[in-house]
Amino acid sequence: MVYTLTYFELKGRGEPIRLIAEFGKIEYKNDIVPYDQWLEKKKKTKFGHVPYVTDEDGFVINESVAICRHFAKAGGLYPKDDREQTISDQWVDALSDWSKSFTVPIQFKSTEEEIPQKIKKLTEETAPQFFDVIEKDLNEDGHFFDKLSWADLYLFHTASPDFLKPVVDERPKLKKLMEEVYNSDTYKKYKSSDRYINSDK
Ligand SMILES: N[C@@H](CCC(=O)N[C@@H](CS)C(=O)NCC(=O)O)C(=O)O
Repeated sequence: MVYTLTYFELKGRGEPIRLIAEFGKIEYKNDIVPYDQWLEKKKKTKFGHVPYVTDEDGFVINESVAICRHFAKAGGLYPKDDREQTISDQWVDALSDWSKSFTVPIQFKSTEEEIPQKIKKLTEETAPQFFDVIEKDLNEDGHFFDKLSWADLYLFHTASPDFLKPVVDERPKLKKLMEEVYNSDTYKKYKSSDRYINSDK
């Protein structure tokens, strides 16, 4: 089964989906929506948003977290234990909400002059508190559970922007996860494939 992932030419909400697909060995291809065609295409989407994925039978899944969870289940990255499943859902929702607090206001709705000040506030005030809560819950090997899960990959994506590097470097368990994923053959292969979107957003 090959899925088609419809999204903009961005990492954004598409990237956790791609990462979970890569690590879960789910086959997919990107369907990039050109910005000048978006308003026309938007009318034909269920909720007026991307990303969505379509499988070969025409089955469509909207909502990025639902897509991530679907791929995680299919790719063996969703925990087996009931409580762990719920905790993983909790982390992915929290990470997704936290991302919203900076992606749109900083990356898309700030002037060039405002960005450094907003990033400074984020990395010095908001991010340390949030990533301390995460660091406390990670295992010594940098995972939320006993093996790599979709929640770890979602965390990897959330902590990836360059400006968060100082925050990551001060948290050894998180740093371990980042290094594990960056240095894995799966990630290296993905990065050199045509599925990888080379964008800083
Ligand atoms: N809750 C949705 C949010 C989707 C969303 O906000 N998508 C944005 C791109 S990241 C979008 O479609 N923007 C264009 C628009 O709303 O017209 C999800 O997680 O998939």
